[in-house]
Amino acid sequence: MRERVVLKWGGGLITEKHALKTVRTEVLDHLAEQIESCIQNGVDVILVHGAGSFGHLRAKEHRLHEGKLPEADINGSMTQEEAVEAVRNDMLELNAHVMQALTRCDISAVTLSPHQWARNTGAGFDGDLALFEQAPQGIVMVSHGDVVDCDEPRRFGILSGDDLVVRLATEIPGVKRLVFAMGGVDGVLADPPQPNVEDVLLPTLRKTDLFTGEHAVEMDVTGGIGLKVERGFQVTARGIEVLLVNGEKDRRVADACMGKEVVGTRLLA
Ligand code: IP8
Repeated sequence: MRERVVLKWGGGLITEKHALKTVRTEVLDHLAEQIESCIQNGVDVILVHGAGSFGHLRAKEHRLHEGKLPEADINGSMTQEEAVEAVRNDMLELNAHVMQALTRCDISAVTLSPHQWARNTGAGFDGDLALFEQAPQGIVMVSHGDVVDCDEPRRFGILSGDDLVVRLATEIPGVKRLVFAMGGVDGVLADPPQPNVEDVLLPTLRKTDLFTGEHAVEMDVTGGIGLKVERGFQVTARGIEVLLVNGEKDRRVADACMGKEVVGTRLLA
């Protein structure tokens, strides 16, 4: 009996976050190889990737996360509508890098870009997930954070990959776990009792525990680790395992997807 997992590759893991539209090809290849191991070991993967420097920088510049704002057009280098198109194209470009990495590992994958099938933002966004559910065994269905159309008066907004994974993990039958692969951190870190205290990784996290929620608000239009934890608890509440691991080290992502013991943080319902 095959298992099914939902896997999120963070944008800060697969791109250089501070350098506009710079992909980390070696990281992508390492992550793609681990999906290949999962498939070979009977675990089917639904993959969602974040935006990193292909989405957040330009979306922030044109305030796309705030919806239509006539004042945002006045001094901008382009209108918000032009920026919506530009960010969508940049996300398609990042997705093409992801698909190439999967293809290099002989993985068959199909992308469903949210601006073509989803509407509105947050974990309660609208959109039919049937195509994800109908994927044949061993085929990786892929989606990503995107700029989507929204109801008036917003007109458009940012749908984070962290929102997509909530619906994918809880509404697609048979999903056993949700894994967040992150860059530069081993999981969720304890809120230090004093500043300058060394980072302490929390192997497990309950809703009431305090943790360090570092978030580059000056760069990101979505929510950093705080959003992942919040969305993760929505998923554990439905009886699905949730793990946050470092996507740069060893084969932690594959191990987490296959339900093996792994360094990282497990959310407790
Ligand atoms: O990186 C954000 O997706 P995320 C999408 O998964 C855009 O939060 C276009 C900034």
